[in-house]
Amino acid sequence: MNHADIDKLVKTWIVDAAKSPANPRVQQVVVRVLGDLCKAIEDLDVTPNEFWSGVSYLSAAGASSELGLLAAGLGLEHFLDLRADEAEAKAGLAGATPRTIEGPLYVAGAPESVGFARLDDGSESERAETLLMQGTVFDEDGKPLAGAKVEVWHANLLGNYSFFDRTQSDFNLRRTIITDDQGRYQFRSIIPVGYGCPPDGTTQQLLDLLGRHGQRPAHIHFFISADGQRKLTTQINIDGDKYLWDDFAFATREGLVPAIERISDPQKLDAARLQQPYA
Ligand code: MBD
Ligand code: FE
Repeated sequence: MNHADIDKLVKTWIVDAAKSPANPRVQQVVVRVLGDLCKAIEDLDVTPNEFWSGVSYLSAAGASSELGLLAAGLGLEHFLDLRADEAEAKAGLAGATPRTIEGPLYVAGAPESVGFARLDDGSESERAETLLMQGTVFDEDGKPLAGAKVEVWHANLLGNYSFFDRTQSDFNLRRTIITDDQGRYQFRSIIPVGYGCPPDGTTQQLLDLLGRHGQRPAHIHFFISADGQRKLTTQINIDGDKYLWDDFAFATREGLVPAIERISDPQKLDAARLQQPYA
C-alpha cells in the first residue's frame, strides 16, 4: 500500500470514526504515530511474527517498569534536551549550566536542609572515596539566589539507587538542600560508581540485539528550582570514568564534567574540612 493510502486509512480509524475527540492533541499525535508505524510495517515488510514480538517486548518492558530506561537508552530523552536547547537559544536564554536528562530513578520527598547535607548513610564509607561538593545557584542576571532548592541524587558503589534497591536505607544518597543567604549549597557524600542496565532486563535485551552496551559513567543528578524561575534538570559526571563519553543514555555534555581535586595530603584535607560546615 502506498503512503497516501495508508494516511487515508488511518484517518478512517481515528478521525472519521470519532464524533468529536475529547482531546484533539491526543488525536493528532495518535494519527501521526500510527500512520508512521503502518508505513514502517509496509516499507520494511514487517511480518506478523515480528509485529507480535514487538508487542510482547513492549508489554514485558512495561511490566518490569523499564520503559523509562528504554527511552533513555534509545536516545529519546536526550533528544528532548536537544529540542529544549534549541528553544532556549531561540529565546536568547543560552549561557547557563547545561541541562541533561533526568533518567528514570528520581524519587520525590528526600530530607531537606539549609546550606549543607550529608547524602550517604555511612554504610560504604570504608570502601568509598569521600566527596565534597559546593556550588552557588545564580539567577539569569548572575545574582546569587538564596532559598533555591537543590535536589541531589546518585548511585552507590554498586551503581544502584536507593528505593529501587531495597537493600539501601530510605533516601540514602538523596537529599534536598536549600541554598543559604548567599545562594550557596554544599554536600558531603561518596563518589558513586556508574550505573549499568539490569543484565537480565528488557532494555539490555534490546541493546544486546543492537550490539550496544548499557553502561553509564559515574554521575550525580540535580534538580535546581526556585519560585519564579525555570527548573534546571542536570547531572555532573565524574572525570576519568571509562564511559565518560560513551554513555548509553547520551547524557554527558561539555560543561558537566567538573575538575575534581583529589586531596590526600593530610594538611590540605584538614584545610578543606575546616571550611564550614565540613569541619
Ligand atoms: C540512570 O542512573 C540514569 O541516570 C539514566 C539516565 C538511566 C538509567 C540509570
Ligand atoms: Fe542516574
